[in-house]
Amino acid sequence: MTDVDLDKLDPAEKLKHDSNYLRGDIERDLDDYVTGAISEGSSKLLKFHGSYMQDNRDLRAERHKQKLEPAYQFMIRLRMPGGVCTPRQWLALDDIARTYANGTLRITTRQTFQYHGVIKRDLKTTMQAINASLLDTIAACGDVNRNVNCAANPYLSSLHAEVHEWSKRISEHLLPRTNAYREIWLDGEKITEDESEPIYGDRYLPRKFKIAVAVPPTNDVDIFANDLGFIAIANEDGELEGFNVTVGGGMGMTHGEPATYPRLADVMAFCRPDQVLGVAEHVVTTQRDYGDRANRKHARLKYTIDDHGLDWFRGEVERRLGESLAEPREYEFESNSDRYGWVDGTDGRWHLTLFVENGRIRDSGERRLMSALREVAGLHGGEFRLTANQNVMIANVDAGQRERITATLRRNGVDPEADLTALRRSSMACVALPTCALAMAESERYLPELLGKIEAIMQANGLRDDAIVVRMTGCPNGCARPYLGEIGFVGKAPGKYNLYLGAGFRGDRLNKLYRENIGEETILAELEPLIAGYAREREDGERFGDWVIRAGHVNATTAGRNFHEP
Ligand code: SRM
Ligand code: SF4
Repeated sequence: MTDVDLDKLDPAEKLKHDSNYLRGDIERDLDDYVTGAISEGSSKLLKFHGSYMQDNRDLRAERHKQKLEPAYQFMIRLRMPGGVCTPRQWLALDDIARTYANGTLRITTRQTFQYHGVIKRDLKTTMQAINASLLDTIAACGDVNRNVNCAANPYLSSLHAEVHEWSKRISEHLLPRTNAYREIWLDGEKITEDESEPIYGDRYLPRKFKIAVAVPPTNDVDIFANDLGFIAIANEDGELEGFNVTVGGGMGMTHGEPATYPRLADVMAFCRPDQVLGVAEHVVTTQRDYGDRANRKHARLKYTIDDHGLDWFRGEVERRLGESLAEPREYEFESNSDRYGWVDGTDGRWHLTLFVENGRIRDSGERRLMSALREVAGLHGGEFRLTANQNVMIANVDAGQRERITATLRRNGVDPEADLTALRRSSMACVALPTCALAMAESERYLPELLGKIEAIMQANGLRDDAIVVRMTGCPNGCARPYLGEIGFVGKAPGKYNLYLGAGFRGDRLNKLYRENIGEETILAELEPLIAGYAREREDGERFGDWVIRAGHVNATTAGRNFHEP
């Protein structure tokens, strides 16, 4: 048990410590039908079980007027390392969405599904249904390691399969060991003694923790936005030799608080496959022991590394590991976007990546995406892979099945070769309103409309087929990694956004604040001459994010560096 004065730390520390390994009062609160809510303490602990209490913000004012409590509902996030699920699981998840949630499946920027709109009465049944499909929600949120991301794009199929196994192993290795999840949701036998958390301890981590595994040349997981990253290094025959280890990435910041900032991860070392679990564990335990537990805004690994220095951090990880790590190897990324359409892997199997606008899978008018994927799941023998760009890949398809899958999609109004602009295909928005309690502006519901207007500018300048990475979030927390957008919009107030420009197309350079607190009219007026200038002046193959720096629109001395550097 802990020997520090918990009262001097953030209140979350005492809550975790006193929770009896994440049990708290959750069971009691679930049984209380007087309210659709749970207590504040339970709602914090619930996150570790993969769920958030929310309320429908569209209904807030009206319900307040009618003296009703807010329309409480729950978001549930799954743990799906590398975003992979079987067609059978897909069918089960689709059923759950229609029965207990708002009828949609939401692909997140970390390759998993979220349900929105589950009411308290259905929460436990929904959790049980998810677990019955052999998936779970353990540690999908909370101060623990979250869903482990893994490259989805199959440039090298066999390497992908191997690397995906690693993402699963890392995820399992870092799972909390408490029995609380099984007791509360699955009616598991109550365990009262001898429980411990060998990796996390009884207060878990100071803050959330995120891991990704990338396979060059694709950086579709945005490796540098993660606390810990593994970049696969293969030999000439495509065999896995090990991983470059990256540490200290993160996006979140708070408007007007310069002590908070997005930060790109540093490439720290190289490790062999047999060192992966040890490295992961000791990066986590070093953060457990040295992360800031007094100030949650300064508690992510990126700040621990900036406070102590990268050399110190590497030394500490090596000391715990009991051996030194090798120096990083050469690698090269080409882009952080997805490749769309049918692609054949190295083993004769086919993969179809479909664009899912902002990750929301639903039926909408003629485009019945949810029904289409449900039908595909009924006939598909491979697997589904979600991408960290909020898209879905129908993966490992027999050559003979391709046409049938394409026809099924088309019949449901989903054209795999849909004529979408490259701009739209490179865009992503976080959930924001109406469910996110922290949203200051619209994001998922607004970006499609704004993009239409930017597309018109692109078209007028002959750039219809040019990709520019666009990211939007409803607040500065950075859930759609907006600071890695060549164009980034970050919500400030209803209808108002900060505009960021100049990130690298490979997800390896942060953008810079360009204009503050602007509405749609000003956004378009600012972008129009920039896009025209880019069309006119760009060099062969030059990306928009690179051009805005070369053309002097973004400060060349600071662009491309971490925000915290002078
Ligand atoms: Fe996030 C909080 C949604 C990826 C940084 N994020 C939230 C909450 C739970 C709001 C809250 O705390 O009440 C949002 C729920 C909205 C809703 O209604 O569903 C939320 N985050 C999301 C998702 C669903 C966005 C999406 O559109 O896909 C993503 C779920 C990922 C997953 O499956 O695990 C999501 N969040 C991210 C990412 C991107 C990433 O991890 O690659 C980031 C930036 C990277 C990072 O962590 O630094 C991110 N979310 C945050 C933060 C700021 C953390 C920080 O260090 O400051 C918060 C707020 C917080 O933790 O206090 C937050
Ligand atoms: Fe909510 Fe902000 Fe994350 Fe968007 S970026 S989902 S508004 S916390």
